[in-house]
Parts: sequence; structure tokens; C-alpha cells
Amino acid sequence: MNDFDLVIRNARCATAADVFEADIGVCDGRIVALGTGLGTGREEIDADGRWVTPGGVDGHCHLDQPTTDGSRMADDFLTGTRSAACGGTTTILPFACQMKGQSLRAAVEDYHRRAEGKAAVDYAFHLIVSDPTPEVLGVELPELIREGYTSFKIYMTYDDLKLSDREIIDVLAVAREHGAMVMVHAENADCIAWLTERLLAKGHTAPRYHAQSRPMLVEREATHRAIAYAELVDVPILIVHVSGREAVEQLHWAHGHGLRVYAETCPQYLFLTAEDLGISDDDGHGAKCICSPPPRDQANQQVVWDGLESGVFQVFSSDHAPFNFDGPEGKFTAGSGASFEKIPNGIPGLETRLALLFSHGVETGRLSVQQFVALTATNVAKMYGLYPQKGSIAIGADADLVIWETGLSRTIANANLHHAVDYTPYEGMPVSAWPGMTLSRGEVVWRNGTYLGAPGRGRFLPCGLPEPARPKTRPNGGGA
Ligand code: DUC
Ligand code: ZN
Ligand code: ZN
Repeated sequence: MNDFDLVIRNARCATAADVFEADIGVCDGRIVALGTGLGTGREEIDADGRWVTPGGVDGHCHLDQPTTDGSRMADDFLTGTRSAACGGTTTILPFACQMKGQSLRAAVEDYHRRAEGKAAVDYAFHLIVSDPTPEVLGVELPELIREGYTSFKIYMTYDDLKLSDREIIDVLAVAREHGAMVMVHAENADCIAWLTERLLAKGHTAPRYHAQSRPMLVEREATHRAIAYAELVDVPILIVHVSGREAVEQLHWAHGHGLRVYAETCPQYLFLTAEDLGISDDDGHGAKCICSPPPRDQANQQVVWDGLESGVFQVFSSDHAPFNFDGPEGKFTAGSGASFEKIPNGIPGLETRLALLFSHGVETGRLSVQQFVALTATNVAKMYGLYPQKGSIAIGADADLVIWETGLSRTIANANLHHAVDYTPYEGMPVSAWPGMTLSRGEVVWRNGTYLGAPGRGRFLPCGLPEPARPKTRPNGGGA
């Protein structure tokens, strides 16, 4: 009779706080023992002194999300979670997106149907609130928060999703009252529309003009406005996909004023620049890197690295938004040579997120391994109410683990990835580390280059109220 279902021996464990050598004992998918010389497991894995980190929690990815422009996401829950597992991510939080006119409840039910029977790793849902009617604000959101949908994204741009300033304030007030976390896509829609019109009038239609239509000012202004509304309502917010210096300055401003403003950044702001959108007008391949906010320049990349080191950013997500380059439903759904504003926004990155940050952050000495764990797993689980079940190596936590191979000299190639997208923006980029093994609730789903997961084994996770969403003052603080 074995003591454990599984024992991982000789692990060099890293949490957000500590590094320690231990054997990890697992029963029923959970970590039940950490120590040296643990008893026997029905299955045993020798980590041989390799780094073992918590499975990644990707707090921002889009899978099989309905669109309104004729495009279709290349990844559904089957291929998206497969790709996640092969890249060391064991929990994902994609978005149940309310279309204007639709109830939030209908969006959630539709999204469950898309996930069920397909997901290979565990998943929770954020909501996207695009139509905050009195019914949504007064009934649906409070009910859904109670049921475990405790975070939602709001948009300040995109015609089919954006909220007015008054609507933003109303949504923030509901989040405050019920303890939910609001994620803000901060770009000024009118500035983008005005710049886009002028670019198109000059015949500037190529992908690279996407970056010119959304300069840093556009993000800076919206970031400041979102912070001001959060201050007004007295509620924490999380600014997603921060791309560079001017937005980071707004975060510093908020922190200097004692506000709880959290921030996320993504691989595209460390590893891509606006030049990846093309340097000449006829280079359609730049569409592969169209995302919003757009990648900036090397100086801004450095600011984002600095922010990861200094703690300006709490979470590092992929913002995986998968559209094929070829085919009628992808980047050129509006026709080949379509102008930049008709190209679906988003790039794939679920599978490459952890390896890129471990290789270029931890292995270069820019980030400690504890910072890596905090940014990619622990803080994410905390922000969205999944901690301590997810995001750590601790007794009682789910046995979601990555055993790392380091010291590699590899380059990223789309041919080796497991998503359904026909490209990666990181093609040819060097990585020195990659997950050798990924375990989800104690089951090996990725081992030495082979995917071992099964569709439908992933479970839906209702989220608790996130502690970081707690307002500074209660009750009735801030606001009028
Ligand atoms: N921007 C978003 O806001 N969401 C998906 C992808 C993107 O580029
Ligand atoms: Zn966004
Ligand atoms: Zn997004």
C-alpha cells in the first residue's frame, strides 16, 4: 500500500515567497505533503533537482469568443487548453463576453457550452460587460458574482464593446458593492477614431499604421481616466495589457496617491515592437502582430521589464487572442490587403508565455524565480479569487506543477506549438527554458514533448471574492 498517489522527488520548489528542496506528495489531485524522505507513491517522478513551480495561471486569454466582424478565433477550449498545458499553464481565465443587447447570463451559459467536454486544464470565466443595463447592474451582475464570476473586463474602446464614462462609473460601483475585480482595457476610443480617419484619408492602410492610430497618448489618457473613476468610486481596478512608459507613469501616479491600482503586462510588450507590424506598406505579415495596445519600441520594452522587476506589475498574462494569418476567418477576414482597422486585434501566446519569461527573465537574472512565480501564477490566482487552490506549492493546493528543463538552446517554432493558429509572433526567438513536464491536479498532461491531456478533464472553477478587490474604505467610502 503506497502512502501517496504520486510523489515528485528531489524538487527544487519555487513559490512566490520561497525556494526549497522537497519531495511533493500528492493524493486525490492535491498536495498533501512537502518534506524530505516522503513515503512511497503509486507513481513516482524524479525531478532530479530541477525547478518545480506552480502551474501557470493565465489570467487573460480569449478562446472561442464570438466576434462581430466575420472573423473566428482559431483556438477553442480544446486546442487552447492543449496549448496551455504544453506551455506549463494549468489554469486559464478566458472571457464570457456579453454582446450588446444580450443578457450576461446568456453569455455565461453560451460560454459554458463552448468549454464543456473540451477543456483539458481547469478554467474560470471573467465576464465582459458591454451592455450595463439596469437589469445587468442591479440583478445579473450581483447574482453572477455570488455564483463565482467575480471579475469582469470593461472596454474604453472598440465600438461593439466600449462603455461610456458614466457606464464605467456605474460598473465600478457595482464591483465595489459586491467585491468583484474590474479589469480595464484603457485606450481612448475617440482619439483612435480621429487618428484612424486621418490615416485612411492619406491612404495609409497597411498593418503598421495600426500602431500609429493608437499611440501611447491614447493609452495614457484612458489609463488616467480609469484611475480617476476608480478613485471617485473608491474601488481597486486592474489595468490590463499595459504597453509602456506613459501608462506606467499613470500607475506610479496612482500608487503615489495611495490608490489600489493593479496592472498586467504581456509578452508582446517585452518581445515585440511596432516594427514587427511591418516597415513597408506592402508587408501584410505585420498583421500577425496587430494587437491592442500595439507593441511600442525598445525603450518602452525596458520600462515594462523595469516594472516587472519593481512590482508595478502584479500579473503577466498572454492576452492570447488567436486569429489565423491565412484563411477567410482570420486576420484578413475583410479581404486580402484589408486596411489595418479591419484586421482583427490579437496574437497567440498561451503556450509561449511562461518559457519566454523564464528564459529572458529568470535565466538572465532580471527576475528572481519567486517574482516569476508571483507574476505568472500566485498573484493571478489572488487577483481573481482562485488562491490558495491555485497558484502555489502548498499543502492543500491543487497539484498543478511544472518541472522545468533549463539551459536549453532552442528557438520558438510554430511547428512545435500545440495551438491551432497558423503562426506565432515569436517565431525564431531563443528560449533557454521550457516546461519538461506539466501536471494538472496530479496528472501528467505534458511530458518530454508529448501532450498527454484529454479533452473534458478540465474543470470549471467558481471564483471567490478576490481579496485585492477590497476597497480602501468601507462602507460608503469615496464617491458622493
Ligand atoms: N486586444 C484586446 O483588447 N483583446 C484581444 C486582443 C487584443 O489585441
Ligand atoms: Zn483588452
Ligand atoms: Zn484581451
